[in-house]
Amino acid sequence: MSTSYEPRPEHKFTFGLWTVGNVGRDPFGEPVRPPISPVEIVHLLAEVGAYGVNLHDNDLVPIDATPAERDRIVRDFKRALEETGLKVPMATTNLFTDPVFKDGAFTSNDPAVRAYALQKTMQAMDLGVELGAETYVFWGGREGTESDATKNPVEAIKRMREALNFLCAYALDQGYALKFALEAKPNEPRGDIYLPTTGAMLGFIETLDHPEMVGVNPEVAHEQMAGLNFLHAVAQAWDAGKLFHIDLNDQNPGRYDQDFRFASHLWKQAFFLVKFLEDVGYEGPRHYDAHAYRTEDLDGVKDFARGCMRSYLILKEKARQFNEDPEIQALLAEINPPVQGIPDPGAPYTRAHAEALKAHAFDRRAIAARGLAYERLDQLVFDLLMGVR
Ligand code: GCO
Ligand code: MN
Ligand code: MN
Repeated sequence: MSTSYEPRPEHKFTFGLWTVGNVGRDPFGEPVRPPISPVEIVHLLAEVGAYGVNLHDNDLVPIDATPAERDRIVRDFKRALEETGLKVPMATTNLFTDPVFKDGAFTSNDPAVRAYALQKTMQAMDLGVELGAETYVFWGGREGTESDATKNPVEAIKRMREALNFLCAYALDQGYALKFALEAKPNEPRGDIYLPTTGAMLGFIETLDHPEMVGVNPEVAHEQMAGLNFLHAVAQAWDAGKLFHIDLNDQNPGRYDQDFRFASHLWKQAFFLVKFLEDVGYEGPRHYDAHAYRTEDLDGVKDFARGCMRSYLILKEKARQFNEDPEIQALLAEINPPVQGIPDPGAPYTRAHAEALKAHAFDRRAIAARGLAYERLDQLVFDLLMGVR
C-alpha cells in the first residue's frame, strides 16, 4: 500500500501536448500563457512524473512544415523522449483546426476534403508509429452539422465507415500494430456531432470491416456534457472488450466544454470511475485530456498536471479502502443475496426451466417490502471520501 500519491511509470499517466501546452485561448479571450515547445512539454511532463505524452500531428509538426523541417522537429522531439524516458502511447490527427475542415473531414460533402483528410491521417499514422504509438485515436470534432438541411446523416455515417475501413486496411498493409480508438462527443465545436456517445460508437464499430482493430476512447466530459453517466459508458465499453484508451477530465453537466482537472468537480463520479478501472484491471494509459484554468501561469499548469495524477491516486487508495471496509462489504453482501428457493434467473433457457419459472409462486409483496439500505451505503461512501471514516 502506498499513500504517497506520487505518480510512477507503472501508473501510465499520460497527457496530450495540447493539454499542458494549452495557452488559455477561449472564444472570448486571447491566450494568457506563452506557448511551450513540444520539447519543453516533454521535459515538463517528466518533471511532474508522467509516463507519456500523446499528440496530434500538428501539435508537433506545423501543417505547412517542409519535409526537412518535419525531420528536424521529429528528431529533436525523439531526443527529448530519449532523455526523459517518456513514451508516446497514443497519436491522433488534427482534422478540425484548419479552415479546410470547417464542414468536417471524413463526412464533409466535398470529396476533395474527404480525400485530403485520408492523406493527412495516413501521414499522421506514419508519424505516430515512428514515435512508438500503439493506439490511434479518432475524434471527429467537426464531423457534424449546425443544420440537418446540409448533410444526409445516413450518408455521413457511410462516409465515416468508408474512411475507417480504408485506414484500417492502410494500417494492416503497412504492418502497423495499431489499434484504433473512436472518441465520441455530442457537440462542440459543431452544433451536433455524429455518433455522439460511446454507446453509438460501439454500435458503429460492429459495422466495420475490421471491428477487432477498433475500440473506443471515452472521455469523462463528453458523456457528462450530455447528462449521461460516464461510468456506465465505460462499463459497456469494457464489457464489449473495447476500452482501448480513456480521456480523463471533469465537467459540470449542462455547461460549456470545460476540460477541468480530473476529479476537480464531480468527485463521487470520479471515485466510482477510478474504482472501476482499478477493480477490473484496466491496463491502458490514464490519459488526461484537460487543461489548467485560464487564471494559471506555468507553475499553475504544473499544479494542474500534478493534481490530475494525485487525485487519481487518492481515489485509487479510497477504492482500496472501500473494498476492504467490513461495514461496506457486509452491506454489499446483504444487497446481493444468493439465489435461494427460486428458479435461477441467470440459468440458460430450457423448456423445463421456463415451466418452473412460470409455475413458481412469488411473494411479490414480501419481496417489495424489503428495505435495501442504499441510504446507509451511500452515506458510508460520502464519509469515506470526506476522510471521516
Ligand atoms: C475535445 C476532444 C479532443 C480530443 C483530441 C484527441 O473535446 O476537444 O476531447 O481533445 O480528445 O483531439 O483526439
Ligand atoms: Mn473533450
Ligand atoms: Mn478527448
